[in-house]
Amino acid sequence: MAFLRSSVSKLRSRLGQQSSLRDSVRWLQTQTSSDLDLHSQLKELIPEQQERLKKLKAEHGKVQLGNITVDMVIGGMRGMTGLLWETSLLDPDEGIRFRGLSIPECQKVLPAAKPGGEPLPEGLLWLLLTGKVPSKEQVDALSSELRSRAKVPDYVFKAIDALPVGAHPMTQFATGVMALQVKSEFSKAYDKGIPKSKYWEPTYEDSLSLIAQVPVVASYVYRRIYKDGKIIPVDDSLDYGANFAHLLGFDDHKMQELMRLYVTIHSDHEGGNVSAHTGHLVASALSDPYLSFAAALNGLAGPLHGLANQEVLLWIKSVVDECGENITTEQLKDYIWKTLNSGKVVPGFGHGVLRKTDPRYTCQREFALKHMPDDPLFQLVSKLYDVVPPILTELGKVKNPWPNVDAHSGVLLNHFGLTEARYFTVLFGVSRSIGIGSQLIWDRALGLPLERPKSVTMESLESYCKKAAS
Ligand code: AMX
Repeated sequence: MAFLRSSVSKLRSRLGQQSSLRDSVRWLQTQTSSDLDLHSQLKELIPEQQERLKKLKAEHGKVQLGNITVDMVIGGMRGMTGLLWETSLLDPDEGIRFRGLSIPECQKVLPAAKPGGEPLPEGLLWLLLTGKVPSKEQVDALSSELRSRAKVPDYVFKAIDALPVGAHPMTQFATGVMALQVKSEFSKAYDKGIPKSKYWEPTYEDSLSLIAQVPVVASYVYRRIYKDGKIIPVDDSLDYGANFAHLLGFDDHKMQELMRLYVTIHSDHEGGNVSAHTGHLVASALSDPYLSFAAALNGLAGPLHGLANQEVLLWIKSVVDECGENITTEQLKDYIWKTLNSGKVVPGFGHGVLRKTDPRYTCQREFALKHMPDDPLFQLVSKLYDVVPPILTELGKVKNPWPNVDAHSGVLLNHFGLTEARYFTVLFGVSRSIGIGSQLIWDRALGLPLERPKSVTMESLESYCKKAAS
């Protein structure tokens, strides 16, 4: 249906562009439904990838990937390779690659709303799921499919309404996502009985519906807290990013572009980060995508992970409150030391894996240079780039003194009128549904097992090490 609807609307728009009827019909004939349908594309791809994994296991199953040290066990598994995550891969120096494509490459090749514009997040979803760069027609068909899945049952809003309006936006958002679970297709199919080889199909249904519905739930939370509960309906003429901006109450063209970029770059960051890993872990118990994603959101809400999105703007505003906008370098240094000496981290700097400036920071900086070069908070962010890293380096323990994605996002949103910092992590959460939802489909398609690493006690480690030494 979604294919037919989008083909008819494209045929209409081509007729409107004065192409002849014969040309338009010929064009329509070249678009087969399976070309434009993401589900059909996956159905073709999955058997190949299942064979690939089987072969990998059979031929190389015993190859060692590295040594596990006591430091790694104690140190939050840093540097330990232990997860299969197909949709993206993080290089410590280069940053993230989505199915092999860097952020600048994605900006070049993924379809945009207008030539030269920011990538449409639906295009990234297609790329993450299939490993292929979609055409504009494929992205439009997916946009239309997501809109058709965006209906949210009333009890979801009632569940959110049961919370005090002052509850943290992430608490309200995660509650709404939990309530969406009632309609899980995977959970229903599993209860009825479904062969393992078919798990991916209801997971696909749930993941796509989840991705489609989270902007509606997230914007409900925003409008409930900050706009007297005045809700805005989905606009059937808009793509995913622009619709999300619209649902929040922003129809400005630049804000639409910012939201497309924001959602795209926050979608996925390989599998080991807290939110992605949590989603994958919970789903490995065959919890459905809603349960798994709600769990992921609770990890994202921590200040060392996604909450840094809010912490940076709040911190920057506290700098301005104390020192004014024309802050000198010396004042800024003093403020950073004051933050560190109070036992806090400098939000937006450092990373568990990255060892250079995060390319997600760089592309947001480029967006700011293009659209808001004179914004005083943007200028302060630029200044922080020069002042923070030497101080963190001086601490002697920080492995990466450079800025991460969160160092930049807040001032962009703030500039275009989304000033409520406590809400920012919800935007991050909406974006993450695309990466986590995509990987969950592949988890089930590849038949990945229950995740269950071995843990040890200090006593067992001590005795193991004693034995190893003798
Ligand atoms: N400010 C102050 N201290 C910092 C720091 C920062 N920005 N980054 C790291 N450190 C400290 C750590 O707290 C740790 O101190 P400790 O040994 O006394 O506990 C020490 O430096 C070593 O840490 P690390 O190995 O360099 O980093 P990590 O892998 O343990 O932690 C991260 C990574 C992101 C949690 C950390 O850099 C941090 O707290 N940054 C600030 C918060 C932030 O921006 N988080 C967002 C990250 C991106 C994301 O997930 N969205």
